[in-house]
Amino acid sequence: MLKDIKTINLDIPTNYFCDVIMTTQASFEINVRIQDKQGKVLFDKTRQSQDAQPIINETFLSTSEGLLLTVSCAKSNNLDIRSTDMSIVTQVGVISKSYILVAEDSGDDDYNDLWVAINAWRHEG
Ligand SMILES: [Ca+2]
Repeated sequence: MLKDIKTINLDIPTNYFCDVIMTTQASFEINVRIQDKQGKVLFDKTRQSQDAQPIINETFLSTSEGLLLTVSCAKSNNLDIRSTDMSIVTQVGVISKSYILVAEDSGDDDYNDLWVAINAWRHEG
């Protein structure tokens, strides 16, 4: 069976409040997992729907620096992920860090098969 897995390192500090918004418009099942450096799973959702609603929204606290995001699609052999990130930095460092990912799991290049937004911020001064 085909299985394509992609990983992205998330540069999020420890003990930041993290909000993950995820949806799919895909015929394949897509899994998104976020783990800390010790391998503790902080987010783990599988979705398979062509309807963008209902959207998954979950929160957690980052329990280490350098979280690892893994996207896997068991039935795709060509998972094409595009991503960007954004930071708000002040004199005391990174206050807010965001990532947006889209994925194409086959060949029609609509890039709406997966949409994920991760927003993390320093919730304690
Ligand atoms: Ca597609």
